Formats: sequence, structure tokens, C-alpha cells
Amino acid sequence: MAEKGVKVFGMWASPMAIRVEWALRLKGVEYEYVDEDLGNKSEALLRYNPVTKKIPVLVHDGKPIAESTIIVEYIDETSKDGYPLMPVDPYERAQARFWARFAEDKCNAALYPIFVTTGEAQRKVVHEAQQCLKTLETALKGKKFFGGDSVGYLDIIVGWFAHWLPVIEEVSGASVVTDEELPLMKAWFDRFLAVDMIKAALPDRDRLLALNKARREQLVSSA
Ligand SMILES: N[C@@H](CCC(=O)N[C@@H](CS)C(=O)NCC(=O)O)C(=O)O
Repeated sequence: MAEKGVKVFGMWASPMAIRVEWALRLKGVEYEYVDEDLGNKSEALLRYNPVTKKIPVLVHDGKPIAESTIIVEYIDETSKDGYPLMPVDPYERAQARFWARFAEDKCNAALYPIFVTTGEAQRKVVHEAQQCLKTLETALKGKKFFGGDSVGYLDIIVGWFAHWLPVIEEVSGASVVTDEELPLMKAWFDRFLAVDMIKAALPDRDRLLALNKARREQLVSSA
């Protein structure tokens, strides 16, 4: 018999898994959290996501769903009475999905090289990442959050930047989101992280810093 309830398979330092937790917390949905060791994945994770074998996976009444952006939409659709994540207007919904795709495909790809480079090579990739974030920043113009007056779908998708990017900056010695270069994004970081539901799910900064410091040292020395 299928198990009842909501279960999340994540990993404490994953910026993709936190999206699922943010969505569930904003909706007020209770869930069980399973922290995976990605070097030794559980039999349950491999059974629930045999295709990509990645976290996050949401299991709702025994039925698994993978891919964080899809999971967040699923949570919004199945908890219609709770806090709304997606805009009601179809055009606005399409825009939110467009920017989420842009952030996933372009910004995430532009940010990663900062983590694994140094010196002149890093300066070049920082500039490229800033250009990408400047484009994304246009979606914030005149708004408190990407979702308008309150946190919405797009805030959840790009929200990891606010907590993870300053850690990446510290670990790699790069300066990316500054008041001079990205003033709207920087101000949004502070507003977003001040939201109680968002703050409550964040991983410990020092622990994240130590993990990423070790990862960077390994990646840079093997490059
Ligand atoms: N596009 C996926 C990406 C998920 C992803 O990359 N998960 C990573 C952790 S952040 C993972 O499971 N890595 C382990 C692996 O690739 O084996 C999503 O948004 O859910």
C-alpha cells in the first residue's frame, strides 16, 4: 500500500532541495525530510528517482516527483488554498516560467565557473555572471520581490543566490553581487532572507562555508 503524506529527499547544502522546503513551508504543508548522502545514495532515492538519481525528490502519497522547478509547481497546484506561489494571470505565469528557465539555463551556468577559477580567468567569468544577473535583475524593477509584494515562484527558484552566492564569493575571493553592479538584486537578497519562512529553512552558513571551501580547494587543485 502506498505510504501517505509528504516526504522530501534532499541534501542539507543543496540549493535545489531548499526550493522544495521553501514551497512546502510557505504553503503550510507538513513533511518528512530525508537527508541523503550523495556519495552513498539510499535505496529509496534510487527507487524513487531511477532516471537522474538526483535530489530533490518529493514523494506525495507514495508517488515520486523529481526536478525542483517541477516539484514547486506541483506543490502550488496541489495546495491551491494555501499561499499562492504562481501568479494568477496566465501571462504573468508565463513570464515567471520564462525567467526561471533563464536563471536555470544561463545564470547557474555563468556562476559555476567563478567557483573553479582564480586571477584573470576569474575576473572574466565574474563579469559574464554579472551581465547575466543584470538581465535577471530587470525582472525585479519596481517590485519588492520577483513575485510582486510577496515571495512567489520565481523568488523560490532564484532564492538560493541570496544565501549561497555570498558564501561562494567568500570562498573564491570574488565580488559578484555588489551595490554598485547589482543594486536591485543586492537589496532583494536582504529582503528575501528577512522573510521568516525563508530564513527558518536556511542551512548553517559556517557549515556551508566549510563544505564549499573544501570543494573549491579540491576543484582548483585538480584543474
Ligand atoms: N535540475 C535538477 C538538479 C538537481 C541536482 O543537480 N541535484 C544535485 C544536488 S544539488 C544532486 O543530486 N547531485 C548528485 C548527483 O548528481 O549524483 C533540479 O533542479 O532538481
